[in-house]
Amino acid sequence: MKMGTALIYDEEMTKYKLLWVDPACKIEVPERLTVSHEALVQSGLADRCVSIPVREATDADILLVHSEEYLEAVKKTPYMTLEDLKEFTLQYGDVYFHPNIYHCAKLAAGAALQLVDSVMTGKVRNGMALVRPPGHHSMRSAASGFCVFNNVAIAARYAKQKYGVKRVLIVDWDIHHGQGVQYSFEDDPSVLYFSWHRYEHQKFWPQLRESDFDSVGKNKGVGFNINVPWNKVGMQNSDYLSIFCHLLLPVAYEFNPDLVLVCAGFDSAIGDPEGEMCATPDIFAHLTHLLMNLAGGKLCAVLEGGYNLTSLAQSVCQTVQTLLGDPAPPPANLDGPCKSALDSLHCVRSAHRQYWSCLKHAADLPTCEISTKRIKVAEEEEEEEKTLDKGEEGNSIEEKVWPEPPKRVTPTIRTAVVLPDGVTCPDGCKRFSSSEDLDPLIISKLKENFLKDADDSDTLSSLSSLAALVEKVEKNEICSGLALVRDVSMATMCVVQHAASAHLRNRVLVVCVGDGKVPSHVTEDGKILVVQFSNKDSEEQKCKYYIPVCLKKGYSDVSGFMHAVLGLLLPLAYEYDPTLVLLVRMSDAGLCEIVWQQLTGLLQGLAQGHMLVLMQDGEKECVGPTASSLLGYPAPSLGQLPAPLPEDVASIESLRHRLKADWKLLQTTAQETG
Ligand code: Q9C
Ligand code: ZN
Repeated sequence: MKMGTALIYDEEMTKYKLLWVDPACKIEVPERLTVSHEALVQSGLADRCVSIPVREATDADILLVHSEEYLEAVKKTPYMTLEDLKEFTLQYGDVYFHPNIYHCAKLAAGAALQLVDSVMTGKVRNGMALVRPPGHHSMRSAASGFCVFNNVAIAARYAKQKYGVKRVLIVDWDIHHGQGVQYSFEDDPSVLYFSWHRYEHQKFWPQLRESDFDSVGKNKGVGFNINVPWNKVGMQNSDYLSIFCHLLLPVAYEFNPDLVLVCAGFDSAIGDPEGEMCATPDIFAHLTHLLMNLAGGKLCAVLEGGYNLTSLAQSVCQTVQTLLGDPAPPPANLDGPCKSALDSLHCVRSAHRQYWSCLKHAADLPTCEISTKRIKVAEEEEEEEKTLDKGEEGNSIEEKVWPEPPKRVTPTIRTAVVLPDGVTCPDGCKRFSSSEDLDPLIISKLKENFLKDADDSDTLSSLSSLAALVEKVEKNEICSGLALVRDVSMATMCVVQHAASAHLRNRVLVVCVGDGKVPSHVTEDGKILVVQFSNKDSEEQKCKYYIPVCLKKGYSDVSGFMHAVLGLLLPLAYEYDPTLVLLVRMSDAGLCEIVWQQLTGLLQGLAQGHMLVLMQDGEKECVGPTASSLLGYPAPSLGQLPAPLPEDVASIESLRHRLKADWKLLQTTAQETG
């Protein structure tokens, strides 16, 4: 399979700037591009990418989205005098023209198209285009918000036309609403547009009524436009991740895109003067990672906004490094979403519950209340603000400081495997069977604890190898591991006991698929969190750290399983913040391979990718696919998911409700309803 990440950049796009005084536009500077590119070069990331040249978008390309009149008007700008340019600019909002901007706008759109070409032809798996001017505000016949041509909208139409792509997901994580993208695809069910944006009850630019959560698309496209309005500034990592786990990802998996385009604006990061949000640059590693198993990994990120040069450069690096497949650093302070974010989440989920079966169970907001909610909440929050505003002076956003994301140290060995002699080592993995450097004390302890009756030397050597592997992963000498073992339950006990022993300061997330015996006798100290998927009703969960998830139909209901993975397991896992993930496939699991790969892929966003997978020695056919996921290859698509089994959804939801007091990332509403 083709790996590789494209990077598309051309210095030419730095060659235009604001030529007069306009406070609204002064933040959009050429340095945005130079610092981003420079950071990629300095960090060595640029060298690891496949460099693809830009091209000019043709008239035909541009006309996929824009009107002929508008294109003809923009074509004249290179010949205008300064006075004419100023005058021309005046008919639009918050944008400026320059004699060279038409040329750059053609390159920006062309860069997005080159990226689509590279990904769709399989030259690379994914990629990023660093462009100016940005695109998502520009409309059929109007420039807006620093944007001239709608780069991503053009790319979506182009992909459909040239490659017959059936469904395109556009994720707009820029802090402004890409109204131009919304208008382009409002009645088109083949393009799902998702945007979160600073809104403040319509007080924030572009101040549009149609940026609110109740603009869900029109005609055939109803349900295919998803707006998440942020009604407060200061949103943090938890708020962003909550939206992904409880809204975007379930819908995206149900939609089953053939291609993912990202309006990758970084004004949603901390320090940005426009966004005034508080999410740290490393969150973009996770947002990227979580999208990388959709559409068979075909992801194209195209730069939009981002005006704090430090935060912008760091965020671009986080995104590109994740596209390259390096494990993400754990995100800082995931202490749960704020009330305002939960209010937004609740509104969007309820506005969309009639269109997406993954949201059918979502807490309802009666239709009659949807319109009043907009106003009611606004009034409540204004009250709050009045009391809050005092004493907040001098806390200007530009003075915000945050630690630079740590350099990611990637181990020389990505994936090690412990396999019985007859099983061949998958390509790209390293066979591991060393117990030499393992403390003899540990070996005798293993013997004592796990081999009381039989003196089985195969089992002992396999358990010793596992214990040694745990140590290497802990030391970050190996990123992940896979083992086929005789007795999965016993191996799980063994690894858990070893990994959680005092000399390794681990927090171990154990994810078990299947009914076998698991370490449910977990300690209350939080060193182990066990989540077990099975189809057997187990006794009531007794402890915050043992979570049995019962799926009536077992795993034949892929939708039900994914529902539990995205809405329950992922938020739990992120909040728990493990240092090691132990993924266990019990012998009776029978989970379809592709779902298993999706699970493996998604969980690698945790614990810096430190993950050990245990499987029964009979399941040899599962080794290849699992190894491929551990190596960072995208999982195949699950296909369009049908509605999950209502009973399963009901039991997952009731579990989520019971747990949300202990685990804040499981909340989906601000009030304790349902
Ligand atoms: N205080 C993009 O991020 N308003 N465009 C500026 C200045 C316009 C942002 C007001 C912001 C446009 C692509
Ligand atoms: Zn923006």
